[in-house]
Amino acid sequence: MTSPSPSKLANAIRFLAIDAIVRATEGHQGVPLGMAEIATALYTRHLKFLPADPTWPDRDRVVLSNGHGSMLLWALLHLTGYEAIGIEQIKTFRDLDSHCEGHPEINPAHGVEVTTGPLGQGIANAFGMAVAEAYLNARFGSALVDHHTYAFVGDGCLQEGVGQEMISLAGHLRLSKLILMWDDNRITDDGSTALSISEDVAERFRVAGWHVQELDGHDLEAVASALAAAKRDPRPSLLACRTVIARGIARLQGQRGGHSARLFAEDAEAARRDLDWPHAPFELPEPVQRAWRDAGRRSAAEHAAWQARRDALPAAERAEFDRVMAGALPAGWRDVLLDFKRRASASAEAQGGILISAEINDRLTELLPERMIGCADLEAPTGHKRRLKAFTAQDRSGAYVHCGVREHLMGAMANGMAAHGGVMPLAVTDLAFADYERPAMRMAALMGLPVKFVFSHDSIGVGKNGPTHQPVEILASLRAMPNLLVLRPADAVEAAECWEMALERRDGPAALVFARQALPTLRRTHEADNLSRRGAYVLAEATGGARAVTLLGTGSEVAVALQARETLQAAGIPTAVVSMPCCERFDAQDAGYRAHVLGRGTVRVAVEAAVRLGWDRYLGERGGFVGMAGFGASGPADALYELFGITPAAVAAEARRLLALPT
Ligand SMILES: Cc1ncc(C[n+]2csc(CCOP(=O)(O)OP(=O)(O)O)c2C)c(N)n1
Repeated sequence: MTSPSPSKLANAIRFLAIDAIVRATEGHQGVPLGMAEIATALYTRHLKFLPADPTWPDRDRVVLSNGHGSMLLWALLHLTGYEAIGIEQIKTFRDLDSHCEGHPEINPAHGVEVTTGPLGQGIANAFGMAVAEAYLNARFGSALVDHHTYAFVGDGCLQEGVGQEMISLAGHLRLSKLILMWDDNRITDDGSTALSISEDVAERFRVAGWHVQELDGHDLEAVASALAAAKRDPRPSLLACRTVIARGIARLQGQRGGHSARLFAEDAEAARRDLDWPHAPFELPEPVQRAWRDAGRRSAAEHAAWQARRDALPAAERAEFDRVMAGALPAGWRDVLLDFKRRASASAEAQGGILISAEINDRLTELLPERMIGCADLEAPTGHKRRLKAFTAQDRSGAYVHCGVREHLMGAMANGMAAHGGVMPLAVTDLAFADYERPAMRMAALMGLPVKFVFSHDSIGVGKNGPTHQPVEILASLRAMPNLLVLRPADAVEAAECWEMALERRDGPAALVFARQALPTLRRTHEADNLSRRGAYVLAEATGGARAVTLLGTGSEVAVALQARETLQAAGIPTAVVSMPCCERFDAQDAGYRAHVLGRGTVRVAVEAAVRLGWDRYLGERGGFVGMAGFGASGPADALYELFGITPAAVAAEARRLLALPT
């Protein structure tokens, strides 16, 4: 029996997409119809993958950066034999509980490497995957790690700023195994790309050092040979594929409506006639089905050979490879933190908050070779490089990625690394710039990726750089994000505890927020127990009677609360101080614990050099807040704390006011 023509295979993608979108009454047909030949060339000729073992560590990674075109991915996963994506799933595209969501949602076991939808994120994730691959390749060798990262990308991703950040750094780092397939259809949601862009997009790749090939995206053979050339080239590659959006739907192809205008059964019927596809909806001719299933087994021999190589490794090396790929922590990591904590509590010496984090990380260096640290051009003030080498075009064994001033890319890179597996990404910058990274943080939280977002310079304590560099609302905004653990330690002891919490978290990101200024050690008695783990705890209990006042603080303001407590205690007012490094964890405690910590019936004053939003739930009716009501100012940190009234005297006065005592 003759095998079906490649164009028949491409049309199988088209009709699965058309039928699913018609049934769902919505979806984006532009991508699956326009990229069907490109995808067929990739999956039937080049991709290293095995649907029977979807999480094979050395598989090529595929990212659908234009995630609105999800039916392209669902069709490919179904056709090549991913068990989870049966035809009944395609038939429930966009329904609640369908595996075929409106936009792809991360699930490597189903063949979905990352969640995509916000344009630009996916190609930046792909960049992170390629960095992870290069690092792991340097660490474990090509016998174990040697794969490509492919991304489908639309005009939108390349209009986004993060897209340009990615082009620039990927070219600089010569990430040769990163291959982008651009759906150059010149249409976005608003219509022609000429409405909003006029530069030569491919040229942007060229000047950044990419290998660029321009070709007809409907010429499957041309795509297949361009992919072969891309794999050979030592630079990252762009296939600029000229395509017709929604090709196959005569009424819409090449037009604005091709993007996502509603498809009707009549469109599907017309397409069946035009493309000579006489099969019923959701039905595939057996030879086409078989050819696609064969494509899904193309890499079986490579997979077996890889498995044999892995099995033949010396036991220790195999265990280490398996450990990092599983994201498991090595034995002894907690001891490092415990030891740090013990030393910290024995020393009165105050240290810059962020430098404490740097010190902790330095001590973890030998133990965590999988850790990769990205930093957005703040190496000196954040200090996390220490003994690490830089990851460069020439040396892939460096674990420190100089991201340049590209915070958004850095965050999305970290997500891609975490999704790839085998590396543990940290992303480091100042808290004032967190908003530049925020879209990636949101995706990390949504995907449940264990990325560590490290922030320095967390308040007006930054001082003389002025209000542009002094976050006031950012802590509250980060705390509003579901599934993000926001940790703001008060001293070196809590810093170690917060790092323990961040490292042990597997199902979501942590934001570790540190002061620039020196933090005195407040916990001077060593306790093996991680007190921060419950989110908040009584740091200093009231003495001389039943507690009348509870002072709540985080980070650098816990020291302010402790001084205020001394004043209040001296005035005969029994006062406790609660340190609250993590609101999310505290909120998850049982009511009894929360009431005990917050002090039933006591006056409560929270102090934080940030806005009040979020604090009222702890303050009760007799509560007050000492913090920021607006942006900061330029001046020395101490003067700013005075100016904005974030002082022990102000905290004590607020407590007295609430107790109806003279202030
Ligand atoms: C960051 C972001 N902004 C806006 C959107 C909404 N959106 C979805 S698709 C799209 C147009 C994308 O155009 P293109 O990449 O050319 O896709 P095509 O028209 O080829 O399907 C827009 C604006 C989005 N998904 N993400």
